Amino acid sequence: MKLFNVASPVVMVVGLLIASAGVTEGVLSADDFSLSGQSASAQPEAQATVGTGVSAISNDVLDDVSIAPPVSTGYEDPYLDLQWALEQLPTALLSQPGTDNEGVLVAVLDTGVDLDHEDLGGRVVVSMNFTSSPMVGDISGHGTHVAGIIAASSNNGTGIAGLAPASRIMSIKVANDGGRTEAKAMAEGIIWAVENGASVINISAEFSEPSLDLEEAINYAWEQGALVIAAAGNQGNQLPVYPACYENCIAVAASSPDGTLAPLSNYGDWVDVVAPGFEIYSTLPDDSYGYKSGTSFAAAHVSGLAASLFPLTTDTNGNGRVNDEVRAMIESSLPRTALN
Ligand SMILES: [Ca+2]
Ligand SMILES: [Ca+2]
Ligand SMILES: [Ca+2]
Repeated sequence: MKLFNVASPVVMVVGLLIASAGVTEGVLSADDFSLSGQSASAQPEAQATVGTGVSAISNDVLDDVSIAPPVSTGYEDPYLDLQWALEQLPTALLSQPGTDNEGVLVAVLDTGVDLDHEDLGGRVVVSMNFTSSPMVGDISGHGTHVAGIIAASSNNGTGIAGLAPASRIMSIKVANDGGRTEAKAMAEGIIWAVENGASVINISAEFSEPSLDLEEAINYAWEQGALVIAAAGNQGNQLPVYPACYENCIAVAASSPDGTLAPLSNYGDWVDVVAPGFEIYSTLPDDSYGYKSGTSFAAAHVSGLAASLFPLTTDTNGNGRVNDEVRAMIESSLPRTALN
């Protein structure tokens, strides 16, 4: 049952969570957040990072946008040339005539998304806050960057081109403004997204410890026909992270422009696909743009592909949902390991 009409933008704040010792904490899989991935009980000072985290991240954003972009010509997206990832993804899958991704709901479980960005063109149809941050919007820029990769307007003479530019974004804030998140909030966000019609759920965050709440939420999403896509983590090693390594979640490692594994990316048998995730150019708050690196953005590329594929896909095995066919198409179209 739909709890709201996604056609009309609404902003709600629900489920304020107070951090407590012993909860499973995670971090976003971008190189401008700390990557310890430890539990709150092992690292209690993590609870106090919000105040200092904002200024540090703001500095990163300023650095990110200092690179001069090319000049716009006509209606093409002026920064398209900076989007090297588009040349390496199987975008031919997306260009079948007579179909579009209008109406596909993509949940971005992240730091929030800038609702008013010039190149997100009203694609953000709902904003939820499952954190203790007083701000439902995106302070850090991480979630806005992810959302642009998936759904930025294309051929509008502005900014970049998203992979599924007619899809709609559900901004579900599960990470605070310093990039810290909790498994319980993440699980609640997943369930909320599924119950409100999300087809694709992007999780650009990693936990070093398992969480039954998270695993059950992902299993529920899968059974309801949604596809959960998660970052494989940024430690540069083979250790699995959660929720990416769960069976019903696509784990995405990050590649560099030359097709090799990005140095920061985790890897291993538990990784399902590799996608571009190094020096990725996308949207940032306040109508700005910039580069970010991490498996966060590799996951976002796969979510964009998935959003485009959902309306093109039929239920060939007759089980009443297409997430299994979309997953199979993604896993057969993207490499499972990076080049050496
Ligand atoms: Ca654009
Ligand atoms: Ca998996
Ligand atoms: Ca099916």
